[in-house]
Amino acid sequence: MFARGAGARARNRPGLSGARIAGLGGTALVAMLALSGCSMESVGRTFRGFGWPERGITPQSHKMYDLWVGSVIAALIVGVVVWGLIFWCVVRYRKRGEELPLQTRFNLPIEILYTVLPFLIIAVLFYYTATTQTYVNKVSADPDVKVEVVAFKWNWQFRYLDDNAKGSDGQPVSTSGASDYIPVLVVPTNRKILFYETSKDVIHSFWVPDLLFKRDVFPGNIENKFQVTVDKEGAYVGRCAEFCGAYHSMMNFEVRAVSPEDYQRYIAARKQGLSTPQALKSIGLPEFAVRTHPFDTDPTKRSAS
Ligand SMILES: [Cu+2]
Repeated sequence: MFARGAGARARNRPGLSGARIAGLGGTALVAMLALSGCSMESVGRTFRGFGWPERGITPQSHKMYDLWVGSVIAALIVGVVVWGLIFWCVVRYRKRGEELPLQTRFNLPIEILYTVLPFLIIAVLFYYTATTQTYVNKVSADPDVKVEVVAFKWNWQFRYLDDNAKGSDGQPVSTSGASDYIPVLVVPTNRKILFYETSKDVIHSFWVPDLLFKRDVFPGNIENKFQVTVDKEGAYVGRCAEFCGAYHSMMNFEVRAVSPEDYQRYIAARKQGLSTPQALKSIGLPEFAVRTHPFDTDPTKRSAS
Protein backbone atom coordinates (compact mmCIF):
# COMPACT_ATOMS: atom_id res chain seq x y z
CA MET A 1 0.00 0.00 0.00
CA PHE A 2 2.75 2.40 1.05
CA ALA A 3 4.93 1.50 -1.93
CA ARG A 4 2.14 2.17 -4.39
CA GLY A 5 1.43 5.58 -2.86
CA ALA A 6 5.09 6.61 -3.01
CA GLY A 7 5.32 5.44 -6.61
CA ALA A 8 2.33 7.53 -7.58
CA ARG A 9 3.92 10.63 -6.02
CA ALA A 10 7.11 10.07 -7.94
CA ARG A 11 5.25 9.63 -11.22
CA ASN A 12 3.49 12.95 -10.69
CA ARG A 13 6.82 14.76 -10.15
CA PRO A 14 9.21 12.96 -12.48
CA GLY A 15 12.93 13.40 -11.86
CA LEU A 16 12.72 15.89 -9.02
CA SER A 17 14.30 13.63 -6.39
CA GLY A 18 17.03 12.71 -8.85
CA ALA A 19 17.70 16.37 -9.57
CA ARG A 20 17.94 17.10 -5.88
CA ILE A 21 20.44 14.27 -5.34
CA ALA A 22 22.53 15.30 -8.35
CA GLY A 23 22.48 18.91 -7.16
CA LEU A 24 23.65 17.87 -3.70
CA GLY A 25 26.40 15.75 -5.24
CA GLY A 26 27.57 18.64 -7.40
CA THR A 27 27.61 21.03 -4.45
CA ALA A 28 29.57 18.51 -2.40
CA LEU A 29 32.06 18.10 -5.23
CA VAL A 30 32.65 21.81 -5.66
CA ALA A 31 32.94 22.27 -1.89
CA MET A 32 35.39 19.39 -1.67
CA LEU A 33 37.61 20.82 -4.38
CA ALA A 34 37.41 24.31 -2.89
CA LEU A 35 38.43 22.97 0.50
CA SER A 36 41.26 20.90 -1.04
CA GLY A 37 44.82 22.23 -0.46
CA CYS A 38 45.51 21.72 3.21
CA SER A 39 43.78 18.38 3.71
CA MET A 40 44.96 16.54 0.58
CA GLU A 41 48.10 15.24 2.28
CA SER A 42 46.21 13.72 5.22
CA VAL A 43 43.49 12.27 2.98
CA GLY A 44 46.13 10.88 0.63
CA ARG A 45 48.09 9.35 3.51
CA THR A 46 44.95 7.64 4.81
CA PHE A 47 44.20 6.07 1.43
CA ARG A 48 47.84 5.45 0.42
CA GLY A 49 47.75 8.18 -2.21
CA PHE A 50 45.01 6.37 -4.16
CA GLY A 51 47.76 4.54 -6.04
CA TRP A 52 50.13 7.52 -6.47
CA PRO A 53 53.60 6.19 -5.54
CA GLU A 54 54.55 8.76 -2.89
CA ARG A 55 54.42 12.47 -2.16
CA GLY A 56 57.91 13.21 -3.44
CA ILE A 57 60.64 15.53 -2.19
CA THR A 58 59.84 18.82 -3.93
CA PRO A 59 56.99 21.36 -3.73
CA GLN A 60 56.36 20.52 -7.40
CA SER A 61 55.84 16.84 -6.59
CA HIS A 62 53.60 17.72 -3.63
CA LYS A 63 51.38 19.77 -5.96
CA MET A 64 51.11 16.90 -8.46
CA TYR A 65 50.28 14.52 -5.62
CA ASP A 66 47.55 16.86 -4.35
CA LEU A 67 46.12 17.15 -7.86
CA TRP A 68 45.94 13.38 -8.16
CA VAL A 69 44.31 12.88 -4.75
CA GLY A 70 41.83 15.71 -5.42
CA SER A 71 40.94 14.31 -8.85
CA VAL A 72 40.35 10.82 -7.43
CA ILE A 73 38.13 12.25 -4.68
CA ALA A 74 36.13 14.21 -7.30
CA ALA A 75 35.80 11.07 -9.45
CA LEU A 76 34.69 9.03 -6.44
CA ILE A 77 32.03 11.58 -5.48
CA VAL A 78 30.68 11.60 -9.06
CA GLY A 79 30.81 7.80 -9.05
CA VAL A 80 28.93 7.48 -5.76
CA VAL A 81 26.23 9.92 -6.94
CA VAL A 82 25.84 8.06 -10.28
CA TRP A 83 25.81 4.62 -8.67
CA GLY A 84 23.33 5.89 -6.07
CA LEU A 85 20.99 7.24 -8.73
CA ILE A 86 21.22 4.01 -10.75
CA PHE A 87 20.39 1.79 -7.76
CA TRP A 88 17.71 4.19 -6.57
CA CYS A 89 16.01 4.02 -10.01
CA VAL A 90 16.37 0.24 -10.17
CA VAL A 91 14.64 -0.21 -6.80
CA ARG A 92 12.19 2.69 -6.89
CA TYR A 93 10.87 2.08 -10.41
CA ARG A 94 11.07 -1.69 -10.58
CA LYS A 95 8.29 -3.50 -12.43
CA ARG A 96 5.24 -3.83 -10.23
CA GLY A 97 2.60 -5.06 -12.68
CA GLU A 98 1.59 -5.31 -16.28
CA GLU A 99 0.31 -1.75 -16.48
CA LEU A 100 2.56 0.53 -18.57
CA PRO A 101 3.99 3.25 -16.28
CA LEU A 102 3.40 6.90 -17.02
CA GLN A 103 5.80 7.92 -19.80
CA THR A 104 7.67 11.17 -19.17
CA ARG A 105 10.18 13.14 -21.25
CA PHE A 106 11.58 16.60 -21.80
CA ASN A 107 12.33 17.50 -18.19
CA LEU A 108 14.08 20.79 -18.94
CA PRO A 109 15.57 21.50 -15.47
CA ILE A 110 17.22 18.10 -15.24
CA GLU A 111 18.47 18.26 -18.83
CA ILE A 112 20.10 21.61 -18.10
CA LEU A 113 21.51 20.16 -14.89
CA TYR A 114 23.19 17.19 -16.50
CA THR A 115 24.62 19.40 -19.22
CA VAL A 116 25.93 22.14 -16.94
CA LEU A 117 27.16 20.00 -14.05
CA PRO A 118 29.69 17.89 -16.05
CA PHE A 119 30.96 21.08 -17.66
CA LEU A 120 31.49 22.63 -14.22
CA ILE A 121 33.31 19.51 -13.00
CA ILE A 122 35.59 19.51 -16.05
CA ALA A 123 36.22 23.25 -15.67
CA VAL A 124 37.30 22.81 -12.03
CA LEU A 125 39.55 19.85 -12.89
CA PHE A 126 41.00 21.77 -15.83
CA TYR A 127 41.74 24.76 -13.63
CA TYR A 128 43.68 22.69 -11.08
CA THR A 129 45.49 20.74 -13.83
CA ALA A 130 46.54 23.90 -15.68
CA THR A 131 47.73 25.71 -12.52
CA THR A 132 49.67 22.62 -11.36
CA GLN A 133 51.30 22.20 -14.76
CA THR A 134 52.26 25.87 -14.85
CA TYR A 135 53.73 25.60 -11.36
CA VAL A 136 55.76 22.48 -12.24
CA ASN A 137 57.09 24.09 -15.44
CA LYS A 138 57.91 27.42 -13.81
CA VAL A 139 61.54 28.48 -14.20
CA SER A 140 62.95 31.26 -12.06
CA ALA A 141 64.96 34.12 -13.53
CA ASP A 142 67.40 33.95 -10.62
CA PRO A 143 67.96 30.31 -9.62
CA ASP A 144 70.33 29.57 -6.72
CA VAL A 145 72.08 26.69 -8.46
CA LYS A 146 72.43 25.98 -12.18
CA VAL A 147 73.31 22.48 -13.30
CA GLU A 148 73.94 21.35 -16.83
CA VAL A 149 72.93 17.74 -17.42
CA VAL A 150 74.79 16.12 -20.29
CA ALA A 151 73.49 12.70 -21.28
CA PHE A 152 75.39 10.30 -23.48
CA LYS A 153 75.36 6.59 -24.28
CA TRP A 154 75.26 5.36 -21.54
CA ASN A 155 75.98 7.70 -18.71
CA TRP A 156 75.68 11.23 -17.39
CA GLN A 157 77.80 14.29 -16.80
CA PHE A 158 76.74 17.06 -14.41
CA ARG A 159 78.32 20.51 -14.66
CA TYR A 160 77.75 23.31 -12.16
CA LEU A 161 77.30 26.49 -14.17
CA ASP A 162 77.38 29.04 -11.34
CA ASP A 163 80.19 31.58 -11.32
CA ASN A 164 81.20 30.52 -7.82
CA ALA A 165 81.59 26.88 -8.93
CA LYS A 166 84.58 27.16 -11.22
CA GLY A 167 87.79 25.28 -10.60
CA SER A 168 91.27 26.76 -10.61
CA ASP A 169 91.42 26.13 -14.38
CA GLY A 170 88.35 28.33 -14.87
CA GLN A 171 86.23 25.35 -15.93
CA PRO A 172 82.93 24.50 -14.22
CA VAL A 173 83.07 21.88 -11.48
CA SER A 174 81.70 18.70 -13.00
CA THR A 175 81.10 15.01 -12.35
CA SER A 176 81.11 12.37 -15.06
CA GLY A 177 79.84 8.83 -14.89
CA ALA A 178 81.75 5.85 -16.24
CA SER A 179 80.96 2.17 -16.55
CA ASP A 180 82.59 1.55 -13.17
CA TYR A 181 81.44 4.78 -11.52
CA ILE A 182 77.93 6.07 -10.76
CA PRO A 183 77.93 9.88 -11.03
CA VAL A 184 76.74 11.58 -7.85
CA LEU A 185 75.02 14.94 -8.28
CA VAL A 186 75.23 16.95 -5.07
CA VAL A 187 72.51 19.60 -4.64
CA PRO A 188 71.48 21.82 -1.73
CA THR A 189 68.06 21.53 -0.08
CA ASN A 190 65.64 24.47 -0.02
CA ARG A 191 67.33 26.20 -2.95
CA LYS A 192 66.04 26.76 -6.45
CA ILE A 193 67.94 24.38 -8.73
CA LEU A 194 67.69 24.93 -12.46
CA PHE A 195 68.64 22.06 -14.75
CA TYR A 196 69.68 22.56 -18.37
CA GLU A 197 69.58 19.35 -20.36
CA THR A 198 71.53 18.39 -23.43
CA SER A 199 72.49 15.11 -25.09
CA LYS A 200 75.62 14.11 -26.99
CA ASP A 201 73.94 11.48 -29.15
CA VAL A 202 70.36 10.19 -28.94
CA ILE A 203 67.31 11.14 -26.88
CA HIS A 204 67.61 10.26 -23.21
CA SER A 205 65.36 11.21 -20.31
CA PHE A 206 66.42 12.57 -16.94
CA TRP A 207 64.32 10.83 -14.32
CA VAL A 208 64.56 10.89 -10.54
CA PRO A 209 61.57 8.86 -9.31
CA ASP A 210 61.49 10.72 -5.97
CA LEU A 211 60.98 14.00 -7.83
CA LEU A 212 57.93 12.38 -9.50
CA PHE A 213 59.29 14.00 -12.61
CA LYS A 214 61.21 13.25 -15.77
CA ARG A 215 62.12 15.32 -18.77
CA ASP A 216 63.54 14.24 -22.10
CA VAL A 217 67.13 15.17 -22.95
CA PHE A 218 67.54 16.00 -26.64
CA PRO A 219 70.62 16.12 -28.86
CA GLY A 220 71.27 19.09 -31.14
CA ASN A 221 70.22 22.61 -30.38
CA ILE A 222 67.24 21.75 -28.21
CA GLU A 223 67.89 22.53 -24.58
CA ASN A 224 65.20 21.43 -22.17
CA LYS A 225 65.14 22.89 -18.71
CA PHE A 226 63.23 22.52 -15.49
CA GLN A 227 63.51 23.73 -11.94
CA VAL A 228 62.96 22.07 -8.58
CA THR A 229 63.52 22.80 -4.92
CA VAL A 230 64.41 19.70 -2.93
CA ASP A 231 62.98 19.92 0.58
CA LYS A 232 64.33 16.69 2.06
CA GLU A 233 67.94 15.65 2.52
CA GLY A 234 68.87 12.21 1.26
CA ALA A 235 70.20 10.06 -1.56
CA TYR A 236 67.90 9.50 -4.51
CA VAL A 237 68.44 7.22 -7.45
CA GLY A 238 68.22 8.68 -10.94
CA ARG A 239 67.63 6.83 -14.18
CA CYS A 240 67.30 7.26 -17.91
CA ALA A 241 63.63 6.96 -18.86
CA GLU A 242 64.02 6.90 -22.63
CA PHE A 243 65.05 3.67 -24.32
CA CYS A 244 68.40 4.78 -25.73
CA GLY A 245 70.23 1.57 -26.60
CA ALA A 246 71.82 -1.59 -25.26
CA TYR A 247 72.79 -0.31 -21.79
CA HIS A 248 69.87 2.07 -21.26
CA SER A 249 68.73 0.23 -18.13
CA MET A 250 72.17 0.65 -16.54
CA MET A 251 72.27 4.42 -17.10
CA ASN A 252 71.86 5.31 -13.44
CA PHE A 253 72.99 8.21 -11.31
CA GLU A 254 72.42 9.47 -7.79
CA VAL A 255 71.17 12.81 -6.51
CA ARG A 256 72.58 13.62 -3.09
CA ALA A 257 70.55 16.38 -1.42
CA VAL A 258 72.53 17.97 1.41
CA SER A 259 72.15 21.08 3.57
CA PRO A 260 73.12 24.38 1.87
CA GLU A 261 76.16 24.60 4.19
CA ASP A 262 77.35 21.12 3.21
CA TYR A 263 76.77 22.00 -0.43
CA GLN A 264 79.03 25.04 -0.11
CA ARG A 265 81.68 22.90 1.57
CA TYR A 266 81.37 20.32 -1.21
CA ILE A 267 81.79 22.93 -3.96
CA ALA A 268 84.72 24.50 -2.09
CA ALA A 269 86.40 21.09 -1.86
CA ARG A 270 85.81 20.46 -5.56
CA LYS A 271 87.27 23.86 -6.45
CA GLN A 272 90.41 22.92 -4.55
CA GLY A 273 90.83 20.01 -6.94
CA LEU A 274 89.28 17.15 -4.98
CA SER A 275 87.34 14.54 -6.95
CA THR A 276 83.64 13.93 -6.24
CA PRO A 277 84.31 10.92 -3.92
CA GLN A 278 87.11 12.80 -2.12
CA ALA A 279 84.96 15.92 -1.69
CA LEU A 280 82.01 13.87 -0.41
CA LYS A 281 84.29 12.12 2.05
CA SER A 282 85.71 15.45 3.21
CA ILE A 283 82.24 16.60 4.29
CA GLY A 284 81.48 13.32 6.03
CA LEU A 285 79.19 11.74 3.42
CA PRO A 286 79.41 8.36 1.67
CA GLU A 287 81.94 8.61 -1.16
CA PHE A 288 80.00 6.59 -3.68
CA ALA A 289 76.39 6.12 -4.68
CA VAL A 290 74.36 4.30 -2.06
CA ARG A 291 71.10 3.87 -3.95
CA THR A 292 72.51 2.13 -7.02
CA HIS A 293 75.76 0.55 -8.12
CA PRO A 294 77.76 0.11 -11.35
CA PHE A 295 76.96 -3.00 -13.31
CA ASP A 296 79.56 -5.55 -14.34
CA THR A 297 80.71 -4.71 -17.84
CA ASP A 298 82.31 -8.08 -18.46
CA PRO A 299 79.92 -9.82 -20.90
CA THR A 300 81.35 -13.28 -20.20
CA LYS A 301 80.62 -12.86 -16.51
CA ARG A 302 77.09 -11.63 -17.21
CA SER A 303 76.21 -14.56 -19.41
CA ALA A 304 77.77 -16.99 -16.92
CA SER A 305 75.79 -15.66 -13.97
CU1 LIG B 1 69.50 7.03 -21.98
